[in-house]
Amino acid sequence: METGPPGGEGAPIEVELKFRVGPDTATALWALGAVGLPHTPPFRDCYFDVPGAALGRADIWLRHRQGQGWQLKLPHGDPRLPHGDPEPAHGDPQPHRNAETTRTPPKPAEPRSHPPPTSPPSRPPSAVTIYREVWGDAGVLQELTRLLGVPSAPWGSVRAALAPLGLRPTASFVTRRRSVRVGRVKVELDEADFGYGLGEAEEEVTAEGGAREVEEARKRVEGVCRALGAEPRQRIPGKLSVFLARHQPRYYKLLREAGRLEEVEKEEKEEEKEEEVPGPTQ
Ligand code: V4E
Repeated sequence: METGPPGGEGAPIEVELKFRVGPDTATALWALGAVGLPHTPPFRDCYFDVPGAALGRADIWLRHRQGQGWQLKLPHGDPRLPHGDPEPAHGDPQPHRNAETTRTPPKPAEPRSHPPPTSPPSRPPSAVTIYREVWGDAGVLQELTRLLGVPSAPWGSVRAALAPLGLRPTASFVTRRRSVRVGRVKVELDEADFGYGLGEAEEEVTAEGGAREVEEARKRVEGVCRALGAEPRQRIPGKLSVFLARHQPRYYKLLREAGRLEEVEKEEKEEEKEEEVPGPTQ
């Protein structure tokens, strides 16, 4: 059975930090009072993009997750900025310029009746990422057609829209996940079937919570990572980055050039092979 997030097709905001799992991680988790969460069966993620990688270049990630259905991850506008400008999650190397890459018409500038706000207070750089998640066929289709500049969506499902929208598979892999909770922070220890593992500390907040909740979640997530011996400024490549670096080198390079994926070190690229999944750039 496919399950959605609490609130059905709502759009939770995921505040997440990736870290490397070491031999002491489990002991450190129990020392923190981690509580085991119900077992998640292994799940397959299939990612999709259009030729030219317009989605990935705009930092938008479409996937089908086994047991959960269609999901879209989009950058969450930095809540500290005026008018919710879609600026990058703190620590991202480049700003998100979705309008340029997806043919979405730019928003007209809002009139300002006040002097421009001063810069937000500075804080140490962090590799925490903040993404909005859209779940379910209806919500994902609505966002996709908006992002791709398609005037109408006559399709009843994302699956039916793949071919007409030119969406092609970019990656497919299975993850084994163990999850625990440390206070409000969920910690996931992932092992992908292509031989790459990592940890993620995350909190989901609702859009209604606003900037303060996001900021508080960020601090808790960083605190847990520090307690596990991880450095919150270090960017750890995600599973998709490593999969693409190994199996879709052209697509990976395109997204690296756009600043959308973390660099995958040579040793993590081991077993470089020719592309197995038809890449969207071919
Ligand atoms: C968001 C994103 C990508 C899509 C995969 O997202 P990720 O959170 O890595 O997947 P996963 O399996 O952990 O999903 P979850 O179960 O947590 O929803 S691929 C690249 N990004 C952006 C990105 C980035 N630029 N840097 C870092 C450190 N993470 C993600």
